[in-house]
Amino acid sequence: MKILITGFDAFGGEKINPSTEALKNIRKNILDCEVITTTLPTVFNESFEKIKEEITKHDPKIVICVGQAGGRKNITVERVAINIDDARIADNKNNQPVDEIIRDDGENAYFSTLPIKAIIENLNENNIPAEISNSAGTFVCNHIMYQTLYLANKNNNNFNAGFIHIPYLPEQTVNNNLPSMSLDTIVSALENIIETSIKFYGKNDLKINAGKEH
Ligand code: PCA
Repeated sequence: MKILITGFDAFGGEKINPSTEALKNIRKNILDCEVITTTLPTVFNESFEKIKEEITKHDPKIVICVGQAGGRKNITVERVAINIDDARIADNKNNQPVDEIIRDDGENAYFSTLPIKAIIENLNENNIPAEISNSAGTFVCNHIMYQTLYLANKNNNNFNAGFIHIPYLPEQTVNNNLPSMSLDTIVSALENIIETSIKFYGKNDLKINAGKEH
């Protein structure tokens, strides 16, 4: 079985993107599965063109997209992607869509098909702070999660997919007082997430409460 895991290039004035830094360091064979990594451009439609090419080429059974969520302190496992682009800042090709529907023939939203509860439980058991997030925002990360789940949906869900947001690396927070997580911890988290996704492939997620009031 193949797993595709993607990161993004740096955006919004940052010199690096922690997702790409982490993917350089993750194990490429986990539980006898081949782990394929790639970096996507932080650009609305192009990011999807690239991931679609990779999915067509490798036929992965699990697709995990990873991106930076500057200011969040935990690993956040996204529950849902919504059918809207609304960019506060321009992407890396100067696109700044406002309130644009991603797919006219798509659902309003798609839920992650990764075992999000099991992922959180396994991360926390390994002393890695992690929680569910109920919004991936409305920028390129939500866009890629939506587009990837749309693609899976149109193909009879022949692969599982979802999105993980990760905090800044320490070097990105030297002057801004924002939370960060070490590269080693992020790398272990992503390896752990891949393991859980493989173990739960074809099975139901755990039913444990990870809800929030707001
Ligand atoms: N984070 C952005 C896009 C690329 C990335 O790493 C986001 O959260 O939308």
